[in-house]
Amino acid sequence: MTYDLYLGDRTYSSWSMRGWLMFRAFDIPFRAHMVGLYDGTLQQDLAHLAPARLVPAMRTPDGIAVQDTLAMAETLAEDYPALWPNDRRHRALARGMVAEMHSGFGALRSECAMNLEHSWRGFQANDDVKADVARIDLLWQMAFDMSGSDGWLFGEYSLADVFYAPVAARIAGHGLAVSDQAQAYVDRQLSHDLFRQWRAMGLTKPLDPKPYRLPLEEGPWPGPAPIPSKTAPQGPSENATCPYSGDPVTDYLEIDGRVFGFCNPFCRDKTLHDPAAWPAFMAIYQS
Ligand SMILES: N[C@@H](CCC(=O)N[C@@H](CS)C(=O)NCC(=O)O)C(=O)O
Repeated sequence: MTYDLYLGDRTYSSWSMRGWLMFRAFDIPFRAHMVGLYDGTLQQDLAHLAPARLVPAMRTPDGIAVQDTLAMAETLAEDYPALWPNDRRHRALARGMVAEMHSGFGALRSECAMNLEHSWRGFQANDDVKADVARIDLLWQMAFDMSGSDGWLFGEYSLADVFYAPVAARIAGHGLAVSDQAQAYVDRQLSHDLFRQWRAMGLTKPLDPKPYRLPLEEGPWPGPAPIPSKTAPQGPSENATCPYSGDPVTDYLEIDGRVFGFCNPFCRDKTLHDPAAWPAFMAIYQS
């Protein structure tokens, strides 16, 4: 029952992020395939997956190609109903919010591209962006009021949270003003292990040139600051096997004079960019 999931760049592709989150958050088995979103090979990489022509896209274990994030979500929910809230009223609102995200908020999406590397200082939102953000704030407030949650929108993490994760990144990265309740939700999204893991993997492959530049100064990333770490040229490391694969270690990083090993440069680098995002690594670090 393993799906194939096709993703673009992690730092800038907000739809890819949603695709990955919906698999990881619900422990749905998948093989990830990165396709060339920014290097011109997208159509060629997806040619075998018609009718898909954008990322994310997936192939089900029984061979069906599914394009479009919302169609993927609904297809997965047929086998994994926990993707949607259990309560019928909550589910109806969640579906509406996801649909509205999927088809709307054009000003926010065009003016405030998702960028998980850094924030922008001094961004001035126009009236259309402010109206989109006010609507998002209202929808979040309605979800919290209905569910009584002060965490995820409908209590348990659901597709509504998946679809609004990149929205939280756009709001935080551009310093857009929201209510206190919405700001707490934005912070919660940016602190979520899976959000941090996706971002840390993205930071291992910086794009050059970077897309969606603004004529503004870069500021720090508004999410949790990573534990400072750096690559180490060699072992020995405290751990003999990689925390993720269990394979022998070949690549190393250092935190506070302590050396840890990984089975390849990607496993090391995704850890380096945010060690605390990775429970399997933290189990070794804290032992
Ligand atoms: N409606 C689609 C939108 C997907 C989308 O626009 N993906 C972008 C990356 S975030 C893409 O593939 N862009 C490539 C292109 O436009 O050629 C969905 O929900 O999946």
